[in-house]
Parts: sequence; structure tokens; C-alpha cells
Amino acid sequence: MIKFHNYLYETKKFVTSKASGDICILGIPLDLTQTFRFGSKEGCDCIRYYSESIEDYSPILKRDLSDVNYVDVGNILLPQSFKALTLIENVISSLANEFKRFIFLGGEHLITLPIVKALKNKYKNLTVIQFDAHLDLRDEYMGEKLSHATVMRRIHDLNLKIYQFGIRSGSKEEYEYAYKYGTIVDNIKNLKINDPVYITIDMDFFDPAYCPGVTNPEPCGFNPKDFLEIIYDIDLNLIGFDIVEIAPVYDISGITCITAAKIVREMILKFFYEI
Ligand SMILES: [Mn+2]
Repeated sequence: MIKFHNYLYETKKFVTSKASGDICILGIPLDLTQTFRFGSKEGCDCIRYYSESIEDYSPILKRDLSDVNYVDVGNILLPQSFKALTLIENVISSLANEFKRFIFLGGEHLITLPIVKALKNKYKNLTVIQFDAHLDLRDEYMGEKLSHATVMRRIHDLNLKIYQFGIRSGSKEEYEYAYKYGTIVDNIKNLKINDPVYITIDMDFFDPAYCPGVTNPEPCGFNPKDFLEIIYDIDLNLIGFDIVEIAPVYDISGITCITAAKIVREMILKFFYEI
């Protein structure tokens, strides 16, 4: 976010050695396994650009970003190949020694796999909450085990507890898998989780009327106000979160990116204000 005070993006490379702070913002511009609408690697920079239009102050939380010690370390320079996954995991393992909390701006949803792999080494019993229209529980998609359509299955394979919320799309097999393991939750506010939590937000969780600029829009979704009311209401030991699957080329008015920027601000101020 440009509003993020120690913005270091102009070097257009990863500059964590110059950065310091409690909270790290990292862009992960991966757009590798899309099969429908492309362009998610531009998401991180577009969220930053549109964040210019929002204030630092949250009138609901009565807190201000200027009172939070965060740093935007820019984007990882990535090849658009599966080698990127190892690179992402290594960078985040290194960041995990320098920072206490993490915000990742995607990029496609597959980035959540190396992120979680890196963070679970430091945070035992890491629990993952997914806000998404899609289950992403396929064992493989178009012959590929690693895909934005299989990412939650691969995370579940790591023996991590996952909760899925906002789901309204998936194959029969994915739903059977979800029911077998009880991953879908209807009411997120009632969850009592004492373990460290990581949240992944696929922007297609929201209704396409509010967030049209996504790779796989799915009708009948949530509105941003309902989402934020959930966020204001739940208490979690949140270690980090990501926002993925924005395709700015389809976000003509910028509303998807502005919504993402506002979510980043509110989640920082809700969960990372006193750490
Ligand atoms: Mn999705």
C-alpha cells in the first residue's frame, strides 16, 4: 500500500535487509496455474495503488495506521514457474525470523501453500481459515497436483486444520472430501481457536457485484460489510493473512482493489494493533 509509510517498492525487488518493523507486507506476483482469467500477478501493486484512496484512520475501530509499526518490503521477483514456490517458501522462512506478523498480497491462490509451509515451521498447530467461493480441494486439476484449484487440498495434506467459509462452488468429489473432514463452517464467529491462525482471503468470496475483478467470479457471494462485521467480532491469535486472485484487468472501476485495501487496513488495525 502506498499509504504504508515505509514503502520500499520503487526498487522493485525484495529489500528486507533494509526493512524493520513488527509487521511485514509482501507482494507475491504469481500467476502460474490459472485456466480461466489471467492477470493476478498485477494484484499486489493494484491494491497498493488504490490504497491511496482510503484513509489511515478506521472510524469503526478508532485506530490509526500511523500507530502501527509495519513495513512494505515490496514484491518478490518471481519466475512464472513452479520454482517460484520454493523461492516463496524460502523468502517467507527468512522473513519469519525478522517480523512478528505477515500480510501477503497475491498473486494467485497457489501462493498460500508455500506461505503456510514456511509459517507452520515457526507456529506450531497453525490453523488455516479460508474465505472463498471455491473449495479448492481437488486432488489434481487438469493433471496438475499444484494449482490454485488444489491449494486447500495440499494444505490439508500437511495435516493442518482448515476451516472453509463462504463456499458455494466445487465438484461433487470436493464436497464429499469437505464433508468427510468437516472443513466447511457456516458460522465463523462461533469458532473458538486457541492455536495460531492464518487467514487466506480469495476475493471471489465476495459477490461479483462488489468485487468483479477476480479470476473466477462466482455469483451469490458475501458483501464487504458483512465480512468486516465478522472480522470486528472474532478474536483470534492471527499470525498472518493473504489476499489473492484479484485480476486487475477485470477491475475496471478499481472497486475490488479498494475493497482489498480497506480489508488490509481493518485487519491490521483489528488484529495487529497491539502485538
Ligand atoms: Mn476462489
